[in-house]
Amino acid sequence: MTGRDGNCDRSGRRGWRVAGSLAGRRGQSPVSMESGRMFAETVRVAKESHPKTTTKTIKYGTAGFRTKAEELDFVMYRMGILAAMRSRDTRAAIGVMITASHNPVPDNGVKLVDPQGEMLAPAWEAHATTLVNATDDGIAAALEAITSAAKINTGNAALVIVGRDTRPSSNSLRDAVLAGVAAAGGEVRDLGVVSTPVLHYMVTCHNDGGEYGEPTIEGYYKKISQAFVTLRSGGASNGNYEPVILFDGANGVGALAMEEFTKHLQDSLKVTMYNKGEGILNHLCGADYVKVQQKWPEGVPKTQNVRCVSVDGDADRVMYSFVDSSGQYYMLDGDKIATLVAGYLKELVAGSGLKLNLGLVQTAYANGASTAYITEKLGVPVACVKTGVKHLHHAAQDFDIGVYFEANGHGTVIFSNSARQAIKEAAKAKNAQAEKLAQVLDVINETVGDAISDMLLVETVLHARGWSALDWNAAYTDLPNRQMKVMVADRAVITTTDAERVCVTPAGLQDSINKIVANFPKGRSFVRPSGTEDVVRVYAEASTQENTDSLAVQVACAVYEQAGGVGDRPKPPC
Ligand code: NG1
Ligand code: ZN
Repeated sequence: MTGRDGNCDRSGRRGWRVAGSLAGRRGQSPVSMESGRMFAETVRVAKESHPKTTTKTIKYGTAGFRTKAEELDFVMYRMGILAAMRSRDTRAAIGVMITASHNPVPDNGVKLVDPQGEMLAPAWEAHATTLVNATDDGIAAALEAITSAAKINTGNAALVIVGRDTRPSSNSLRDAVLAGVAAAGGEVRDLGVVSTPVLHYMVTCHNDGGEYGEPTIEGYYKKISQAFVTLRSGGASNGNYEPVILFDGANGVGALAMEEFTKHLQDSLKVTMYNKGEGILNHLCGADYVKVQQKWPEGVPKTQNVRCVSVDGDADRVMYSFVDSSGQYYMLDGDKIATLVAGYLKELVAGSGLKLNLGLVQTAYANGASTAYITEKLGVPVACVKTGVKHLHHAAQDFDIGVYFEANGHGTVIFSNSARQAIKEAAKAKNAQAEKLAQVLDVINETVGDAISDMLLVETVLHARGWSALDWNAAYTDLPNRQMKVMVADRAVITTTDAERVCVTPAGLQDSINKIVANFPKGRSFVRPSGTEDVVRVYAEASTQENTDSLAVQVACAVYEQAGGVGDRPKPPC
């Protein structure tokens, strides 16, 4: 294990190691003559080919840097440099993913992936912000400061693994990342167009010498699909479960990934693909559209009682929906997935006799009905953390088996070292439930939320239970909920506490929210600044959809009035 800031091996809980896969040494004088030349080269290339084009301060947010693609060339270049530096720091390969996930096509973004496939360490998020906000000439000084702060030996080798989504802008932005890595003297492995989960998997497997899985893209597809196929070798149909899905690829890389998966799934799952790229990315389709608009994705035929699976633009989020025989529409989100999976894993663990504690991590966006169901009916402990998968992942590490999902369908399950070992040993000793658990473990992509791996996990549980989507949905009924966005002059005026459920500033706003909420039975509402868009997000839930919509608009208007709203006043959702 390598990261001196404690990030790479904070708990040592995963069964794979990052064994200093790249050559390098520690404890050398950090800023040498040689590094001075390298820093000067980064400045030269910046000025010549990737000059800074804005004076706006930008921040490494919930999902890295994300904005209009035309503003990102210099950001990408600098993130290439930073990734090389982080690689030297950890003596391991670092990932760079070029994507704006569920955002519209004109946007793009970049996020860095740490050695074990986890999100970039917080100290390095700050370095990223420093480097991006420096002037072109200031790059050298920023790099010197980072080198000193992190005590990096700049003589260490650097390797950066790069992936990108299908956006038209991703190609040239990839070139900018590559230029940054090269200027910083690092090497690149360019994976081309891949999903975010594939990139995370590749970084992890490269660094652990193949312990988590074969470090190839083919290895990723094989590992997950083989486990899935094995789990249903007794027959793909079971009770009310039929192995048939409609797949909404959001016109993005998820469609390409699903096509690859289908080559490995044999007859275990019949997948019909839609929104494969014939339409506009994330437009009226995909996981975010389904979740936020609570609508059936366009381009997919409304086939009654067949599950529709929607993924987002980089295939790390998944949403289910279906229409029943009467045409009634249902949406099954990350909360429904989390409860389904946690309930099943809890049963397998109990059946195996293994003493492993299992917990679930949610955010404030989790539907109140799901939290009540998990704690009261399933008897599984629940933690609530701030939005952003890194917070969920971190909290999930407190359990032997940590299930974490955002309501928007972003999440996975992680196992502690000892849990994984105990499961594998019990499986070897032919403990039937542990054998099943061991197979389920291989369907899961522990390195990050993974839309298709999560989908195969859901399909595995539904198959095991013999459930249709209607049976799954019957576990609990969601409280009606609504999300809205409010434009304000500066969203940083909103600060929050208590896992973002309480607004601290501007003073008085939380009191206004409390007063509004008090008028609605089962009402709950909170506001927070988005980390990926220049908006304030409003969440509301209440006993009826009408009340929920009214609650959301009233809270949105309070934000507009008290937090410097700009443009039109918030209107009721249509
Ligand atoms: P922001 O824009 O900070 O709300 C959104 C999602 C997060 C997370 C990130 C990264 C919601 C309400 N927010 O963050 O959960 O997924 O994007 O993609 O869904
Ligand atoms: Zn995404």
